[in-house]
Amino acid sequence: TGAISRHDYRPPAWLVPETRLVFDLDPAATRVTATLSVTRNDASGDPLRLDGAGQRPLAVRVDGVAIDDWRIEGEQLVVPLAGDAHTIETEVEIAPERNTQLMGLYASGGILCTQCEAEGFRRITYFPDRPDVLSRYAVRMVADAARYPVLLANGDPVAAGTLDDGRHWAEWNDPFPKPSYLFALVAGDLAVNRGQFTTQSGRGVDLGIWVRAGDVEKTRHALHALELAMAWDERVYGREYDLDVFNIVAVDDFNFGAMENKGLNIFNSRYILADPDTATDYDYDAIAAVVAHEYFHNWSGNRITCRDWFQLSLKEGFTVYRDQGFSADQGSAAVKRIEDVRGLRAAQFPEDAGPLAHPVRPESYIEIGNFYTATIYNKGAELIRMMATILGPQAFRAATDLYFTRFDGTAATCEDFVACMEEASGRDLTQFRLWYSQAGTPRVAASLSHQAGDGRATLRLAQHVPATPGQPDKQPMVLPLRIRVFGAETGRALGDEQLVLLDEAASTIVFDGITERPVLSVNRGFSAPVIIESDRSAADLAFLSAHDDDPFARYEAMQQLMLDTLVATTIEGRPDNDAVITAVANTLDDRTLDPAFVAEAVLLPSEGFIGDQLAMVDPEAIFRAREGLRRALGLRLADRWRDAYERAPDGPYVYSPAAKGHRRLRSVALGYIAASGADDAATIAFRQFERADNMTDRQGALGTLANGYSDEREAALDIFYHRYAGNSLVIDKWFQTQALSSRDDTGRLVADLARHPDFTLANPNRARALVGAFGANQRAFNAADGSGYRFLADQLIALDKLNPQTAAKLLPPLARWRRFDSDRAALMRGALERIVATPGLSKDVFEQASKSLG
Ligand code: DPP
Ligand code: ZN
Repeated sequence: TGAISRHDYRPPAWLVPETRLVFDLDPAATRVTATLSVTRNDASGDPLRLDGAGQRPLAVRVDGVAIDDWRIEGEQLVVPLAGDAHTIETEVEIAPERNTQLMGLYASGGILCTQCEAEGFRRITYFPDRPDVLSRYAVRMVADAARYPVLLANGDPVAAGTLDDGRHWAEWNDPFPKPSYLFALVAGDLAVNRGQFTTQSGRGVDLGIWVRAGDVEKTRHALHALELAMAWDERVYGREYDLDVFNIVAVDDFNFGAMENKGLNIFNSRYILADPDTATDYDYDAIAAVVAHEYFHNWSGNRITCRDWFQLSLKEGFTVYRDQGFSADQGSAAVKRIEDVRGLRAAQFPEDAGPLAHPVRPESYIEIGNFYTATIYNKGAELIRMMATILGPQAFRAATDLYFTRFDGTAATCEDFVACMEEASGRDLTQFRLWYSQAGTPRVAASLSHQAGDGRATLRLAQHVPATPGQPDKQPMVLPLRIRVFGAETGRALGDEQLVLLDEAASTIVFDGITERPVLSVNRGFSAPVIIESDRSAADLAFLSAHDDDPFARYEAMQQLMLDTLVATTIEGRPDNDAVITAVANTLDDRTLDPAFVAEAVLLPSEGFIGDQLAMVDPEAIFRAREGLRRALGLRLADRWRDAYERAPDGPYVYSPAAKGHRRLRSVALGYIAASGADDAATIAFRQFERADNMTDRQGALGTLANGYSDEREAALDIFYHRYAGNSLVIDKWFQTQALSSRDDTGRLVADLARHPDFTLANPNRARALVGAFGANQRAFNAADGSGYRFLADQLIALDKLNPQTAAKLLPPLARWRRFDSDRAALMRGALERIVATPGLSKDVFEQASKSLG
């Protein structure tokens, strides 16, 4: 299968202390000359092996002399070398304009740019393309001055000049040794929004965000977020920026969200460009989070990188944890935690429960591009969060300081990180390490009983980690559970919150002084990424949703109440919605609550999350149950929704936590008004659509209309499309909104949209907006006739020929076949088998599809 195993890691036989690259840039034929100083790193006597893909060497020189005893083995250039230190020069020619994979050097909208993580650098030149080979880079770029007036690379600019043939050149040096995956260059006709940042030690840094000339105004939010992130990392982690310049470039065609190349971040334009007319509050939040994330990588990723790709979560989990902390500090920490947990449950829990499950530190892979997953990123962040919880803030900061000091300038491992956590705190994390090696989401059964006569309560906890591929038997893990008990009569807390470290299969905890019937609040703040199975009644959950003092736990109680209700309705078909309706009414009536929190709390769990609770997913029954509850809530609380809708203050758009909260609640209320079937719902939504001075309200209204069958729906979609024609980020929203629609005919409409002139698989954002969103639409995608599966397989096979990495990311909805009835399962397997049988399939898609078939 060509799988690579973690245990096969060997240090590199050769190191490359210095790298000099000369680029003669041209979209059709770019000449790359690489000069590497190489030194032997072991006694093996091995020849030098350089990775290279998609090109052939035009020349190889050793110590200045052309040689011909090199050979190509697979995707490696093998050069026999007699001594321990040499200079190797290679020349290759590549064609950026024909690079549709968007890995290596490619063209996006007339801009030449790079993406090297994980293994794109080998598509630019021959190099030991592995993260533990750190090199100092000097880069010279030569290009047509009119077409590519701006030339950028990592590090600091050192020299530039013009040639007399209409071309010009620039040289950049990066003083920090870095792995090849952090290499970047950009050549293009770009305009810049400049900023200045003075670090805590007084160093001035020139900031620049480079975009197309018309887009400079849309970079203000990103630049502001960058300045906030730089200050935050100094304050919270003591991390200071280390170069004189920090540049960001936005391009439209990008596989990832963004890339943390040293000193030259390259971004998917959707995570840079924003103004109120085109970007939603969600977009604004995501831009700040991604700008911060990539900036934070400068320490957690660049100064300290990964020894090998099995350690990917070392930089990604930690950096997600850091960006989550940053975002929490910009507004409501409670709402941020709710959003992050919702994201974890939507993406990571299903991954952990299916055939693509893997540990946070995987044991093997066929294609590393498939491991940029919610498990590596989001579960990885939860691991760091648990260690921070166990250590407490001071010891955790001491531990990160130790980590940054000890491993600065090196390629480290997850083990190195955990060892620093232990050393700085004096705690033994031996058993905690299981979180890195055992896949699967632990389930915790929690049951509280009251011994009224003794004034006691007894909490029984038991954990179980389900089997996952390759891991049939699991050991008990360390689960930090924040727990508190409340009195059902008085609504008061009975004692303080406790941090329970459940590290055995089962455990009992006794609470004294319990004078009234106790209600259990457990896993507060989502202190461990686990599934709690408790026997709490609907009444107790409703009680907690009104009285818990931990906002996350309050939200969670309501979610559990809703989920229990929806699961029961799905299975039994007889809804008992009263407890949910009362709890939602109480939440809406509590004027002490932050509207942003209320909006989250009253939202029903997604169809996908309901499905995840069931042994067999019945997408139609889930949809009916959920729509039934939405309608019941809409009807029974009609006055409250109208009131919530109208209460939101009007006025011009401001991006602030308070204003965001009002808009959010307003759009949730609109959704319930529509769900009630009110005659004027489409009129209200259309009025909001027309009057909105911002994309949040406009898209909120459009989403509500898109779910229905009104004339206003067609009008709004049409107006929206024409208003934003040519703005690809907004046209993505137009596609996505329709792909997520709950209409009965969404499958057919999506198939039509795939033939729309504006649809293209060549742009990853567009592919994800239609095909990716459709895969997340549980009912539409899982149409009983298999049309959704066929559609996805067709698109995926077509996309694989252009861009395997992005194609492979669209596959997971088909991996859920074991959870469906035998008819659907057979259709899904059929789609997977057709994919696997496709001639010329990439290893990216092969790995995902073959593992999904199981
Ligand atoms: N650019 C991706 C990220 O920052 C991969 N490093 O997560
Ligand atoms: Zn990252």
